Formats: sequence, C-alpha cells, structure tokens
Amino acid sequence: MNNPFARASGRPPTRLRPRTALVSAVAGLALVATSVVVASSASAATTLGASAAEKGRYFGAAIAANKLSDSTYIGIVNREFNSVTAENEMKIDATEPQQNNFTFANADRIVNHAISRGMSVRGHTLAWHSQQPGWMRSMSGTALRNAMLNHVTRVATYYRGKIHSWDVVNEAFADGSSGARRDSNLQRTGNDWIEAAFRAARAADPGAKLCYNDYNTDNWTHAKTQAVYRMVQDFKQRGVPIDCVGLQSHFNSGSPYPSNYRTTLSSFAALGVDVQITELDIEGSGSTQANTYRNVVNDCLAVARCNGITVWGVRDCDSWRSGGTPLLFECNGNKKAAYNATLEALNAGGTTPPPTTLPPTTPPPTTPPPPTPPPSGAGCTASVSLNQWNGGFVATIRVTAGSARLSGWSVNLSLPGGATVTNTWNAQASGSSGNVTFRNVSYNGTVNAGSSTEFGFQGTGTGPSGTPTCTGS
Ligand code: G2I
Repeated sequence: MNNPFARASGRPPTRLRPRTALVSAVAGLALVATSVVVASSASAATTLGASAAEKGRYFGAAIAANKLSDSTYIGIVNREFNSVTAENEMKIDATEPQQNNFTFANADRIVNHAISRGMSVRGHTLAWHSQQPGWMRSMSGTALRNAMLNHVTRVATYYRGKIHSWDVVNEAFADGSSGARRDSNLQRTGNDWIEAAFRAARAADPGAKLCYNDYNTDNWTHAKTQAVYRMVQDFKQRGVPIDCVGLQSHFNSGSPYPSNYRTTLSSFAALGVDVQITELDIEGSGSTQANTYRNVVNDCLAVARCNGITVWGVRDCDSWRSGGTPLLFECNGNKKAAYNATLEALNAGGTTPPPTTLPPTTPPPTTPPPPTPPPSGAGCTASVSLNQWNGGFVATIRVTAGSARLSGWSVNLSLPGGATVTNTWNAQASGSSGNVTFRNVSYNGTVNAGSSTEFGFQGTGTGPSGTPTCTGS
C-alpha cells in the first residue's frame, strides 16, 4: 500500500523571491532579517497531518458522513488531517443491517473522500459486542460465530486495499479488576472468537494492519491493560495475525491521562506490534487540557512504533461528549489552545521517521506432530454447518466422540471443483482443494466420550455438501 503520509503537505513555501542588486544597504539588512524569520517559520509544519507526516506518522480524526457537506467541518478535515476513521458508518449495524445484506453507501462516502485527498483510513470496527443489528443480537453459538466471521470477511474483502488499519475486534475485555473477557454473545461462542476474527480479517485483506482496540487500557497498572497485554503476547507467540493495538484514550476526571502512559505504549510496542492512539479526546479546557494533549503527543513520538493519533471528532460540538469540550476546535471552527499545544509538540518532535511499519509477516502457527496411531477403534462423527455467500463460505465442523474418549481426530471432506480453503481455525488442514483432511491441534485433540469440539475453515467458491468422515484415535 502506498504511504499517503509522505504526500501530505501543509507547509508554506520556503523559497524566497530573487532580489535585485539595487537594494539599499538598509533595505538589504531589513530583507536579511525578514528572510531569517521566514526561513525559521517555514521549518515548522502548519497543520497536524503535515507535521505528523514529517515524523512518519499520521494524525487523524473520526468523521461523520452526514457532516461532509458542512463547509466549516470539511474545511478543517481537509486542511488538518491525513487519516480518518468513520465514527459510526463501518459498524456492524451500519454495514449489515439485515443478515447478508450489506450497505456501504455512507462508509463509501468517507472512504472515497479520504482516498481522493490522499488520506489513509482506519476501519472501525469489524467485531464488537455493541452496535450489533437486531438480527445479530438475537443470535448465539455456531450461528453467531459464523455470522460474525462472514461479516468480518465480507466487509474486509469489500474494502481490501483501502484500509490502513482495521479495528478487527473492539472492547472485548471487562472493566474493573478481573482482567476477564467481557461477557457478550460473541464471547459465549467460545474464547477463540477473537483470534478467529483476526484470521478471517487477514485472509480477507492481507495488506491491512489488524488491531485490537479498547478503552481504559491506558494505565499500565490496570488489570484491563494487563489482560489485553497478555492476550497480545499470547497471539504473537502462537502466530495469530495481529499487527497493532489501539488505545482509545478517552480521558476525563474519572479516567485521567496516566503518568505511565508512555510505559503502556512502549510495553505493547515491545511485543512486536504497532501502537495507535485511536479515539483521543481529553475533557477540560485551557492550558490544563492543552498540556495533556502535549503529553500524549510527546509520549507517542517517544515510541517508534506509535504510528498515529486519531482524535474522536473534529469540533467540540461534534464530540460524543460535547459537554466536556474534549477536542481541538471550538464549535465555530476556531483552533483551541489544545490545538496549538498539539501542533507545537508534533513540530518539536524532530523529523526522523520511525522504522517503516508495514504489517509484519506472521510466522505460521506452530503445529503439533500428527496424532499417534489409534490404540483401538475410537469412533467419532462429524457434521458440517455452512454459511455460504456468493463466491465464498465459512464451514464449521462439529466433531463428536463415540463411546470412547478420543486423544486425537481427523476429518476428511470433499470440496467441489473450484473451491479453495483460505483459512482454518482450531484444526490443521492438509491440502486446500479437492479432498482435504483436517487434524486436531494441540489443545482440542482430547474429546471425552459423547462430547464435541468444533473447528472451522473459510474458503472461496462453494462449500462442502457431503457428509465428512471422522477418524478418531
Ligand atoms: O462511545 C465512544 C466511542 C467508544 N469506542 C468505540 C466508538 O465506536 C465509540 O464511538 C461512539 C460514537 O462516537 C457515537 O456517535 O459510538 C457510539 C455508539 O456506537 C455512537 O453513538 C451513536 C448513538 O448511540 C446512536 O443513537 C446514533 O444514531 O451515534 C449514532 C449516530 O449519531
């Protein structure tokens, strides 16, 4: 993907007009003085996006499709930002209001505007417990898992090549001291729903960075921060495709900017992922608010893999928390002290870009050795549930042990001509077309008598229709 940041420019021209030799000595001195002033002011970028671009970063805003025709609003967006996020238009309820009926018109208005101006786009969000359409809210189990994967696949495929970073999964951890996953219909489909979503997103758009995004993960000592850290660490160790962590960073008196914020950013980065500040807003006013914005920018610039900041709205009146006046522009479009502090901090940050942070190539998951030969005729059955759409499918296979406990299993099934497996979870596939065999992975080979386990795969073309054969050991 091109780096649009390198093209961003809000700098005034630095070239001085040629001078004649007839200038008097006094006027000449005045001209020298003038040119010094011009040269020094010309060295500082004059917009957030241009300044961030000089540091190899982006500075973005969440924007709304229904405000694109507001001239004050779009004037600020076009002038200041080199990245945008759709505030609501890419959420599940917006893009799949009825199951398998996708609507992208409003999201497209944002994406097309951004692309036409050389801005990059953050995609928000593919899988979330909130803002689900009614049909999804009432689903559970395998049907919901399939519907979620189908959604991830279809939306990420539609925008393939256009999204810099996707918030693949949003807000999946509980608040408070438990460090647990948030209870939700998605969580109840199985703890592996997050990694399944990331694998589906990678298969659909291999060029996008894939992020986990959450709030109240700014303070390094908080249980929620630690829990997300452990999940990302685990994903990196097991080869689950994750490239970035989004810290929403909604700050106010109840959830203040923490003094260890830089430690949080650098600790995530040390896991080998990028860090992005994805929904920044800071309630308050005047120099207190300005100083907090300055601190956030300084912290991001201090961490090489902190590759961008997005503010959650443009003017205070556009904010979801407008009463807290948390943004960089007044309602009339004027710049606030917070804006000036943000730009100053960006400009003071030097001009050395961080290392290029294209999506890292993720090593394939480590796979266990094939199961040991069967001790005796352990039996199993397998059944397929298929979610098919035009050109692709997600298959979920339920493996059920017979009257004896299994210590391993394999499932063989036949795909119709033209079908190809692109992505498998909870199993290891041999082959990708025709007859394909799926074997258990390390954590799901043992199945008690009469119990079941599930694995899945995603493919292009038409999914399997016959009954699979299951072999237990
Ligand atoms: O709540 C703040 C943010 C927390 N992190 C995830 C973000 O996606 C979330 O954004 C907010 C939007 O700023 C709000 O604009 O998410 C809310 C819920 O999706 C958005 O609110 C919704 C209202 O709930 C709807 O009633 C309304 O129709 O905004 C919609 C469009 O104005």
